[in-house]
Amino acid sequence: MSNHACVRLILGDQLNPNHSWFTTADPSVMYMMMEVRSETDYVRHHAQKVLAIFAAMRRFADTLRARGHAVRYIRIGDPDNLHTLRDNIAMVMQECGATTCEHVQPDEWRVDQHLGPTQYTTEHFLSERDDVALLFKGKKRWLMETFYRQMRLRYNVLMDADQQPVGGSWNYDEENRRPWKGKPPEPLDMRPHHDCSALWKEITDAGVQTMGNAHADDLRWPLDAAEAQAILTAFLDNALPHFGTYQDAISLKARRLFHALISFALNVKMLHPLDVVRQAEERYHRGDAPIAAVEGFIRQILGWREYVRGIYWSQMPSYVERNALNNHRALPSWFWTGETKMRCVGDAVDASLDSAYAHHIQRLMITGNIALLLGCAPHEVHQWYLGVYIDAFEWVEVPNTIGMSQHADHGLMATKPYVSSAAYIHRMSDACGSCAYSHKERLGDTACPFNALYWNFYMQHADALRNNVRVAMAYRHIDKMSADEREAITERAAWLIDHADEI
Ligand code: FAD
Ligand code: DLZ
Repeated sequence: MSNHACVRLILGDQLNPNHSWFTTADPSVMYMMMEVRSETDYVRHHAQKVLAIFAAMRRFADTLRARGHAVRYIRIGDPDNLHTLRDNIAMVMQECGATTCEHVQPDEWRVDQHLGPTQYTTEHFLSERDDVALLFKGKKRWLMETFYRQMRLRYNVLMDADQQPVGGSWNYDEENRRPWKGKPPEPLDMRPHHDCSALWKEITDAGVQTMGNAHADDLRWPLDAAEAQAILTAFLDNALPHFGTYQDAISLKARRLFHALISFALNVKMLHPLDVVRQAEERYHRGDAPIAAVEGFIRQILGWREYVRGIYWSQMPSYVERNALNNHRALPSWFWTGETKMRCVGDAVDASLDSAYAHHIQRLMITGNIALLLGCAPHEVHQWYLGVYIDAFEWVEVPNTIGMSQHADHGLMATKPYVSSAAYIHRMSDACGSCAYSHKERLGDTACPFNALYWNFYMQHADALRNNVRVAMAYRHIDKMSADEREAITERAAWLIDHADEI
């Protein structure tokens, strides 16, 4: 192998073709990419996640070579693959006589520790790792909205000439809570099709254990920046105008609804967040989409995405172990099969296993909700989410799961737990109509489990939650119940929790 003074590592979620590293081809640099068991095995990933990351990494290596860069690519089945980042780096440095190895900041604490400090960033995020911590220093609650407004001003997004929010309001969340009744139709799924059967054989031959359906002959995830942009353009053209209105809706007939399906492309850096934000903003200025839709979408990227990253870096490594509500139950077996009689839960799990995707409300108000109501251990819930979703990388998954969904961080992120009874699910989804359980009943074998579990949750966690004004209504309701009613709820909930695999 030819001599290169410097080896530069590119990780599977660092596929940004516009990074300054790649501006000019430097013959003294050897780029290296590797498919390794240390990354495939830190959690059991969805088959499509491993496939999509490897296929996209391989395409990225080809792109770099075509642009004149030298690339050493280690495949999962290569006999000389040592299967850890450090060991493979040492091997490649020796091969090409390199004296230095450079890397850009990884997104995960685990890899950051493994690789050590660096002067290079991914040039991807819109805030620094510690911006959120600095903004909220000394505060008990770290409100996303406060951070988001600062980001709007900093990047001058949806602001008028007087530095006021366009449309007169910072936030249109109130307008974003409609159920979907079948119209407007769900836009066509414009994602690409890839036959990755040969790669799938390499992955399984290497013994990588995965979960979910591979659909290797028809992988629907983008493998490069151009494919990612095509998905984004299709979203902006067809779905963005309805994004806000139906953001919280759930339907068995339309699993994607008006969501963008861009989280994988963003997280592996095929898309730049500011580029996405500007393209959405332009649709508002062109009059193609209403302010509530555009602001709602931009808030997810400029607000939530950056904010959760700041939470992650301020709270790691202990964040991943938080368990403020002291929950220790195992996840029910149907998280791996979808075989539960609860129609809404079964469908959200089926969608996740089949497509490595579920939209935000399925994750938060269906699977996350039931896991919390059943008292599942947050760490187990975290591992399921980190494995199952195509977009799951610890920096974004952990705050969403441990903080937002499981309320395991003492309410640092969420001012109240995201739990609901069947009433909310019935209002926002069409699942209850074809469910074995009745959304109206609280007690008895045919009563929707969410009902007894919901009231039981508030009774069980009264010490921690009773003084929270945002859930005062739940306690007013409980206080009006008779002692017999409360006891019956506790009994039914205990049965459901003990028989969780069967419900
Ligand atoms: P859209 O609904 O169309 O939103 C557009 C973009 O906004 C997304 O692509 C994403 O980049 C960003 N976004 C939206 N909500 C959030 C959020 N809460 N946090 C960060 N970014 C957000 N998102 C991940 O990218 N990776 C994860 O591992 C992940 N785990 C989650 C776990 C739980 C328990 C919950 C409740 C949410 C999680 N999310 C995660 C956030 C969100 O559900 C996904 O970003 C979204 O469903 C991705 O689909 P989309 O591209 O169609 O998003
Ligand atoms: C998720 C993932 C998987 C499954 N495999 C690899 C891999 O073999 N090689 C690699 O470079 N990256 C992989 N990734 C993405 C990494 O886990 C990700 O880069 C780190 O989590 C840092 O955020």
